[in-house]
Amino acid sequence: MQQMISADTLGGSVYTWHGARTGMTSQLRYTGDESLPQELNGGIDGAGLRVAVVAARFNHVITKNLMEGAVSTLTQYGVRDGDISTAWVPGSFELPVAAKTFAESGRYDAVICLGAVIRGETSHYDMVCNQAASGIAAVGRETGIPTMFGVLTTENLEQAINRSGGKVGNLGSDCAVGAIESARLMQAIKTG
Ligand code: INI
Repeated sequence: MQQMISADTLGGSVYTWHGARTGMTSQLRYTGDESLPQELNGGIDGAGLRVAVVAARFNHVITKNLMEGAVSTLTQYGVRDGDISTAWVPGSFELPVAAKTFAESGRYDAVICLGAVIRGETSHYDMVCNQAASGIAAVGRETGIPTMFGVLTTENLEQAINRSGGKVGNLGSDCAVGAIESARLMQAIKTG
């Protein structure tokens, strides 16, 4: 992931970054011109933000790389080490309750949930995926704290490897940037 900050022709700032997993280049722009509709965004400067990262131990060979990607990207974008808390839960099914506890503590601006659910022979896969997804979505909705869905749901181990630091990127890193962007946006919305 590469980040660049440049001057805008209208006197504002343009933040540009490239997501390795998505292959997309994204921009956040401040025009500073009050005669134009104002697009609210908070940028992607992580300095001063407090972020919790909770990961599932199930499929640890994958989730340790998601955790590593999330933490290193948070620090790369300016979040201080001391402002990052990490925790592990047994499986992705347990992510929502830990995320909710972090979010409700009032000590975090964003929560990142990481897991890997790999399709097996039983319906357990669907149960775990659905409960993790709906539970994590509910945490963000109910607490107002951005809660990122960094759970890989794949057909096989190879797909999970590719998305946890392999050739398709690292979902943990993508969630770290998304957490910063979302937390900053919440601040921008609240302060106008
Ligand atoms: N948890 C995962 O994170 N990934 C999986 O692939 C998985 N599978 O396949 O079973 C999984 N199961 C454990 C589940 O998340 C709970 O920890 C368990 O059911 C206890 O509540």
